[in-house]
Amino acid sequence: MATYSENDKRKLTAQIKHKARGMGFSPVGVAPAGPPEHWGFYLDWLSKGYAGQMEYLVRNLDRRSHPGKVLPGARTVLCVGMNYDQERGAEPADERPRGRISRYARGDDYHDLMNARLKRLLGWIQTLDPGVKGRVYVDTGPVLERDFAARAGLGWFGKHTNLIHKRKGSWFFLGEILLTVPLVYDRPVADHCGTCTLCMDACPTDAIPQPYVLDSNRCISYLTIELKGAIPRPYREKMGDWIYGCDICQEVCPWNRKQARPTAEPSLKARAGLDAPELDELLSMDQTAFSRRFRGSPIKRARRRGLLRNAAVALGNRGTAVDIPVLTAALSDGEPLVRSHAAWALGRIGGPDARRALSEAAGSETDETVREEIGMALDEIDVADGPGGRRGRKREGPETSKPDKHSRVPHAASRH
Ligand code: B12
Ligand code: SF4
Ligand code: SF4
Repeated sequence: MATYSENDKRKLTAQIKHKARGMGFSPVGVAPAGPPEHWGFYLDWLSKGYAGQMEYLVRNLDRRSHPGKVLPGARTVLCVGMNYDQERGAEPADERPRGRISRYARGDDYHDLMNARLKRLLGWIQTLDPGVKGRVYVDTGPVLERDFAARAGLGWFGKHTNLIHKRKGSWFFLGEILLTVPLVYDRPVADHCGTCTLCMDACPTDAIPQPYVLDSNRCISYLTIELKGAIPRPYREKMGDWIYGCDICQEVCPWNRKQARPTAEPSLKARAGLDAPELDELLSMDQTAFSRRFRGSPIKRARRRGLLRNAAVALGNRGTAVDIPVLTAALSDGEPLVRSHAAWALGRIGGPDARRALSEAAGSETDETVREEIGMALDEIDVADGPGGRRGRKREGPETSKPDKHSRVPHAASRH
């Protein structure tokens, strides 16, 4: 690798940033490749169990503790952002049961797009100096991405923990290239959260126990994407209609509450039907249909059983009798996870048809966990539909139950 004067470093830094912006990355910044500033906080966070079942965050601790452990001789972390904001679609006028997908996941998988582009950028840097070594990461590597991005001046940690840029808000992904070349480093920006606590107050599951700290076990994003098993019962109702990820804490943030600045990347724009996906259609998908529909999409991470589990919960929260047939069919799904959440949803909806479907399923169900869910759902119907129960008094009126006060976004930008 060539040796660099201060002037060479300035020139190379400007060239690389210019190239990165030309490739569609923004914001762009550079940080020195020292140990992460919040390493102690990270260890503390893990020790409190806030990572839930995300074992990969505990693996490779040594590699995560310093970029030099993944790329010997690393001097610089080139940090880039990529906007994934979406145009707000018109609210569908029909009464179809619809769920909500976080706006980051409505298009193609950003990992593929950003990885390929950052590798091209690294190749270009190596044409300037073939001696430079580099390593590209987007999300999946042992790198505390927000820590380096904050150090590179891409934004400040919001109290919801996402990085916020003063002009661009927080709807951007992060990616980075570790480099063995020294560059001219950017400065971190000031925290502009001030006394605001809107994100913490709006979170339906109280997943932000204190500013800048997230308890994944409670976060809807974790529950709908990362958690592989059953959704703990106290959180199901609070998930509302979110079936993949959650945007509430970012939607309420004043730094995001302006006109959408839709992503310029065609592949990140919402695929047809993912702006407001139809829940009954999702719940009826077999493995072939799921694989076909979500090829190249981040949603494949939840797998068919995870997504159908989430769709069943959202139907339960809608609480509408017209959804009983599709949930009844799901009681015969091959996956116990889907059957048990369909049972929960039927218990929420209640009424004689839901009760009949559950009783019939109880007779043939062999999985112990599903049997338990069916039992609890039948008990729920008995209590809620009985005299003085929450539905018993309403049975004269339309057969719907109200969602929990938190189960929908409490502000005008809730549906887009
Ligand atoms: C695990 C993970 C999750 C987990 C845990 C999230 C979390 N907050 O830790 C779950 C599944 C819940 C999740 C959810 C989401 N995620 Co995520 N996730 C990650 C991942 C893989 C690791 C994050 C991590 O290490 N967490 C552990 C905590 C301790 O570290 P941290 O989040 O960096 O927290 C720092 C601050 O809290 C800070 N800090 C602590 N105390 C204090 C105090 C003060 C005063 C200050 C200033 C700072 C500070 O130090 C910590 C260490 O750096 C990163 C990619 C990566 N490799 O970094 C993506 C990443 C953070 N996720 C991302 C996204 C987009 C999301 C979602 C928005 C997706 C969605 N809509 O559903 C949500 C947001 C939920 C939320 N409110 O955070 C983006 C964030 C982009 C951005 N602009 O910030 C990342 C960077 C992926 C990417 N490459 O783009 N995610
Ligand atoms: S993503 Fe949703 S559940 Fe998670 S912290 Fe934000 S508002 Fe709470
Ligand atoms: S909502 Fe308020 S507290 Fe939360 S990240 Fe935005 S500015 Fe900070």
